Amino acid sequence: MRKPKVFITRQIPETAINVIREYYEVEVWRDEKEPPREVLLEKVRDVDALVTLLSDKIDREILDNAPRLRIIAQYAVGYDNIDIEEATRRGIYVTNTPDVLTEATADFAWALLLATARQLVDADKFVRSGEWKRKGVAWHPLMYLGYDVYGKTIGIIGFGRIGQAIARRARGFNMKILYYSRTRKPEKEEELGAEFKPLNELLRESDFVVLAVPLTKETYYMINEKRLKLMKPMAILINIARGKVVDTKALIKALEEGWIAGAGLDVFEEEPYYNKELFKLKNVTLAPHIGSATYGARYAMAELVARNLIAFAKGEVPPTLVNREVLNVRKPG
Ligand code: 8YV
Repeated sequence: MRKPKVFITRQIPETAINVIREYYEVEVWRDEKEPPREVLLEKVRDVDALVTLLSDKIDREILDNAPRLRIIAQYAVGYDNIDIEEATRRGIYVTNTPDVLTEATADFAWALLLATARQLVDADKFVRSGEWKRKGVAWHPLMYLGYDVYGKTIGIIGFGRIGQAIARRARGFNMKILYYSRTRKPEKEEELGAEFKPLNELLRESDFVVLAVPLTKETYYMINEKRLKLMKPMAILINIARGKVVDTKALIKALEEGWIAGAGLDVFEEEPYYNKELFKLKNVTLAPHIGSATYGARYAMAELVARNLIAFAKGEVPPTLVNREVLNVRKPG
């Protein structure tokens, strides 16, 4: 019997590719750059399965070109790059990689928070560039003053797995924990000592605001000019969610004009991102979307992609199926 065919749009850990090979005929796009749109349109023509990343836009046109496609295994927890409704309508399974990247991403939110509060990246440049030596001042009481973190108030927007993991760490910093999410989570309030606040109140009261929401119609530009103006002038905004949750133009204005004290950003409206206005600001820490980039998380994500594909090939329901309604349209396998 012919093995189903899978196109993997990027080099994921080889160990997972080898396991997938036992069940699928595999083609991997090994270029460092993502496959151009024309290539993706061509490659999907005869595949049964796809492994995708956030930068692969899987829209109606791609699906129209993929008459045999049965499963899309996304190498990420978020899947805002995929037209889920359209996939479901066509009986295409979509899976993601939740849980395995939660702790790594929460760690990174904290890395950004602490680095921004204490100007760590700038301080590193100061030492490394020889500027410290040139200045000739060994130590000055007012040099590189940052913001206190311990005992302050953190407001977490989005209280799913990653938001909760960020809160768990905040307990070690003896922080007051506020959260906002679409639905209140009373059991988590008790467990994590977190207090639900309406969004605008959370923004008014927090010293650190961390964004951990998925990108949806509701969260698009959730942090806009009006909301940035509600924040404390000493507050720091951390975004490890999606760039489009924040109106970047408004954020730049907020940072330039001192409505808020700083920002730590791992995600941008367009990626890769370049913006001179933002880059010249001193009070921001920037990273190229590496929240889940640890050896542990990225290997576990690949393993989960493989488990989803293999379960599907065996006629089983994939363990982390996103669009469960698809089960009413088509059986797996
Ligand atoms: C990606 C992410 O996993 O999982 C997500 O939703 O935003 C990232 O951690 C990573 O960029 C690989 O696609």
